[in-house]
Amino acid sequence: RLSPEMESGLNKQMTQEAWAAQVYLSYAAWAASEGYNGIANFLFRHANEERNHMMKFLEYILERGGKVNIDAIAKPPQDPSNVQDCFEQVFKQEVDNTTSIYRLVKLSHDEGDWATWHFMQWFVKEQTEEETLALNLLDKIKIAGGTSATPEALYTLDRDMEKEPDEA
Ligand code: OFO
Repeated sequence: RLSPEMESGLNKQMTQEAWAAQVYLSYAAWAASEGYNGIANFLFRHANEERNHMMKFLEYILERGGKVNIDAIAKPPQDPSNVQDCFEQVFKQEVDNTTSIYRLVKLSHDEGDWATWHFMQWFVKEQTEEETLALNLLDKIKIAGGTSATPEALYTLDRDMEKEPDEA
């Protein structure tokens, strides 16, 4: 059975994933309204991924006989000021998320809760992938000229992002 501390940690992480989905949704809506439809498409798809992560936590808590606590979701931050800022925020958010994932991994290890430890490994791998993806996109944006990218460079980038593959 889940310890009370683990149950609360997993619930918090579930809400954190729901918040991440809201952040991606708000950035996607921003990108769409700026005319970056490829970027918007990528961010909308990513919002769905975060919602799937939320569901993974929810299902796991139930599976272990824990109590799911559906809580309020905090407001997403302000709109980004440009494409580079958008992906810098995305990267930062993923790094922060990795920190909270690692905290749960450590707790499961300390408690000898190997089922949760095992469950969390999927997220450890996922976070590495997400951080790498965000870093690669930031590199592409920088190559395109960063905050002083030309409209042509941004157009090509936007079109390429439509083709970024989906993950889990
Ligand atoms: Fe962006 O990742 Fe969820 O966990």
